[in-house]
Amino acid sequence: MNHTYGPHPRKEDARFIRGQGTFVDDITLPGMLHGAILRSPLAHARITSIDTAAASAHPKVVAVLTGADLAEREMAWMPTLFGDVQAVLATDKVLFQGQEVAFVVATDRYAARDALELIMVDYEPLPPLIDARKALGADAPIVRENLPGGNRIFDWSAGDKSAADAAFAAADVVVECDMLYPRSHPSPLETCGAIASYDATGGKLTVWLTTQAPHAHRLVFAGLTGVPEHKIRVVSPDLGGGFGAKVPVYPGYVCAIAASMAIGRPVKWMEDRSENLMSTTFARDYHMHGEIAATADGKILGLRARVLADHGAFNAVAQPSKYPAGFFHIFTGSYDIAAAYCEVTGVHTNKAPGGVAYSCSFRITEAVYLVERLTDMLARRLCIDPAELRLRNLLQPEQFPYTCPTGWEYDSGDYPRALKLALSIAGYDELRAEQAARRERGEYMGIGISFFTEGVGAGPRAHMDIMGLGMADGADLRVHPSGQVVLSISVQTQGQGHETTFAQIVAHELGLSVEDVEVVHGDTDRTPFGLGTYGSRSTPVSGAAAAVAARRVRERARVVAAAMLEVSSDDLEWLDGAWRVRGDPDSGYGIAEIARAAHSTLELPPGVDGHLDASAVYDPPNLTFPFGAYICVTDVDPSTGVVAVRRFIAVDDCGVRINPMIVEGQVHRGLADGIGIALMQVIAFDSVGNCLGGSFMDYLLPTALECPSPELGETVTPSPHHPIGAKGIGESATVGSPAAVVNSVVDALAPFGVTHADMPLTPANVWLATQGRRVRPDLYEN
Ligand code: MCN
Ligand code: CUN
Repeated sequence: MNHTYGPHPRKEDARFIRGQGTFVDDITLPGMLHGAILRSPLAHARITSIDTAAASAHPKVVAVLTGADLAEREMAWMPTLFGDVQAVLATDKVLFQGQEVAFVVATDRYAARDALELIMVDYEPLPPLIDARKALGADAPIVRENLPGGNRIFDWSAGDKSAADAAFAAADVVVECDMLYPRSHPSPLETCGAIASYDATGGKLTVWLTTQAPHAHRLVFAGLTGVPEHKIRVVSPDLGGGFGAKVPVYPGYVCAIAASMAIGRPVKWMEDRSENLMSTTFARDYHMHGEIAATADGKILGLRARVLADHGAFNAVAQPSKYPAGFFHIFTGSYDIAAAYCEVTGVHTNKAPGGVAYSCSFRITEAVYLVERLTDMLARRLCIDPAELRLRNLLQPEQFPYTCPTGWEYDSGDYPRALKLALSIAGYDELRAEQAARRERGEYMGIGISFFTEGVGAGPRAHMDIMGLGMADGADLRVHPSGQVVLSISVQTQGQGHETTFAQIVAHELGLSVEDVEVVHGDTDRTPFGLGTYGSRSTPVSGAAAAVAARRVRERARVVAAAMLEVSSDDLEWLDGAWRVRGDPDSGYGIAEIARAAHSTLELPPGVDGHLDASAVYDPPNLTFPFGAYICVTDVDPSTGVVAVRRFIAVDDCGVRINPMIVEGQVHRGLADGIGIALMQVIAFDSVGNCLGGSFMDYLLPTALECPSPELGETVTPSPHHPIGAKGIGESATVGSPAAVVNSVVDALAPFGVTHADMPLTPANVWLATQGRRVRPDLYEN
């Protein structure tokens, strides 16, 4: 019986490795039609006319929808999870290249695509706004003419400005830098899509959907369509990755729903790779100015940041609504910095909707990058080793729980232990000696460190909401008479292995085998309400709900066991997966026997009903704060600019590990993300707004060739407030690793006087850096 946490093989892999997963595009319904979207070729233009006659006349076309058609149904605009409204199909203007303009429904997918070319749209081009830094200029084109703030979405600040200013005034040294965290794309292998099926007779709408947040999307669909929430079923079958890309509601989903409701037949819409890369939600796009202040012996005194956030044409992605810059303000990171202040301004540009997504922990990615780059620069300025500078400034274990300057309480941590472990795995001193020896020979090797703290598990309802909804998650646990159990959860795996780890949580609490716990998710008709999987919140929130529900089952079982044993329940103790009479460990019953008895005719005490089922809704008291220490070793060829990542050492602490094998898998993929972001990925635009990242020829994904097999270490500092002491892990490595890679490359290039270069560090950008030139990797002037 396996009822402890441990490296249990993933239950879901049996179907995946046999090719038996069911993804949205695998589903075919009787009479199903296929939709395709006509997209704008221009970044900014007024639509003067749309002629759909020829497309409608195509023999295989069943319907053509335009913004005007949707407007008649009051579905031309949809709410986003961020509190914005986004055009489903453009009515007056197009605001980015690839924006949705018309929807063709045909009897097959190819005919739908062909018919797109028969639609005639007249565009009157407008000057596009591509460079976020020009968004607030007096002569900037206005992206959203109906918004009162023009291109300005928000101005937001956190921290104590005067305290930060005083710290800077008192400092011996100040280091500052402009840095760009470029626009990147989560690129799940499965693109986004939906099948909508409206049954007019029953008034029921079923939507198979590529969504990380089925219940949240159902609520949006209810508001849009007028179909009551309880008559909508959102089914999210297997997902081929999400990485944040499947959090937003996309116009294609709404088009499929509108078409199915108009035609009365199921309609499938599945985007292709280019559509996915050009128009689904982006991440990052943060233009940051950071400053760090310190004493001459390297004690960091203060941190300031001024950020311009490019959100594209619409604010599509959820971030807790009180925090328009996500959790960027946890930007003092892992260091004992007394004074900090940041200002973030969000702007619209003529780019696809941006915001938060891509393993980001709600903008903590950008924050970690900023402080870790500045820390390295400070070390260089002070001629202190970057590991030593970090050890001097890391928060100490006795400082926890620690309230950071912007008010968040970090729950637990032992940071020096994690960094020292990483340094020892790396053999840091020998690496530095090797580096020096190589430099003598004209070889450029870099050693880059980063340390990160995340805040994940959104979120406590006292602090945050999405669409006005608190962020509690539910778990329902049904215990069959055989003692086998079914756990229904509100979160939605995209590959993280919830069917295994959530079964492990319940099995651990109830003394069952992992095989005896079935996990149900991804179907709003069968699962309790909750806001979905992102921000590594599944374990911190829904995992806690599962543990609490299981403990309730255990307490119910105690009463039944007492009746079975004819003792008082006070005389029982839970030991080795069974309720036993205290002092008599051979007596007692496990959950299976107790469940059988609960369902039997056994006489139960008054007030105890005859089953063990329980449920829980978990409102987390705080975020959980996982952390880690990363070291990246690179070899850089300054003559070609080619960077090879030789080694990657990652020590992660996510509290108690439910399934260490899955945790390591999460770290592996996050490190690959980080290497991709740091070295090869940017969604760039030319000056008229053509997206230059529309295929995997341009937007590069790292492969095993670029990613060394990482060397992992772990420390375990349980979260004190989480029922099983676990913290999230799903985004840690993506958050922590880019800074280590960049620090490593800049370290390698120190002899060239390079102090900073913006990501991605492609060969061209690295070579330019060695020539003392800085480029804007996100913008190509035509
Ligand atoms: N886990 C564990 N012990 C812990 C923490 C987590 O065993 N102490 C396990 C969990 O039970 C779960 C997995 O690790 O099976 C990830 O858990 P968690 O950190 O709670 O993250 P979520 O399940 O909420 O996943 C979301 C996170 C995010 S936000 C992105 S983005 C991302 C990521 O996960 N997208 C992914 N990892 C991904 N992995 C895959 N394969 N595909 C994606 O799209
Ligand atoms: Cu920020 S990407 Mo994940 O939270 O779905």
